[in-house]
Amino acid sequence: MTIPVRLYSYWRSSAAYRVRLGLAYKGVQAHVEPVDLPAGAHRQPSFQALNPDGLVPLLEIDGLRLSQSMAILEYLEETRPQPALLPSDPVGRARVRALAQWIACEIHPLNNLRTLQYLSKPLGVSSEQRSVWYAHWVRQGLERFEQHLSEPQTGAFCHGDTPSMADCLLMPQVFNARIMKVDMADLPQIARVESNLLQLDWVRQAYPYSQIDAPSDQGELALPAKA
Ligand SMILES: N[C@@H](CCC(=O)N[C@@H](CS)C(=O)NCC(=O)O)C(=O)O
Repeated sequence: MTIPVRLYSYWRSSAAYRVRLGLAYKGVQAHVEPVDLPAGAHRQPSFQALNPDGLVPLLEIDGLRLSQSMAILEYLEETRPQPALLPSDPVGRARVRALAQWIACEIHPLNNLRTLQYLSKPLGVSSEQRSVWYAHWVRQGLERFEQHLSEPQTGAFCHGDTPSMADCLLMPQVFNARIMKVDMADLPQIARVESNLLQLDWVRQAYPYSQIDAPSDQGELALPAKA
């Protein structure tokens, strides 16, 4: 009997979006179980019993429960190697992992929900100052990422002309920045790679507004039509 794959996700969670991309790229069908983060569903005993960390994503696969998006992507890569999320050469793998970790370690922790909530309460930071905090760290991180994308190893995607783990990290961070109205007009490499990725069906399948728990009012972030 095949054990169903289940992903605990929230439509605009960056970390869950990374895993949706990895699953979709590798053609792994997963049942998506929405966890309403703003309503605090991740802090309820029913979810904490599954993941005591109280975070999404959580992936049930192969009879296991896996947390931490980077670890999940690495697990998918090891157990389902094709199509590959990492290049075949060690130098390429190091570059892709460095790009991915730049977002996962240097940007995302500064902009995730609990960090922003802590600024508001108990620290009493106003919503305007909170937006300044967000834009500062996300802009600084993405500017550096843009410089990395100027390297010759970059192609249609973050590393060459084949999508990789780095693209699975970039797409969610850019969506998150757009939702928070961060100006990215001067980051053309990021815009180019994003636009190339948005042509791909598996990326479109994982897009936040393609999710069952996404609001119907999509505004300017609605999934753009294919070119
Ligand atoms: N490093 C973790 C980050 C997980 C994480 O922070 N998830 C966010 C959504 S993007 C979350 O569940 N936040 C709930 C909270 O901050 O209270 C990963 O990569 O999976």
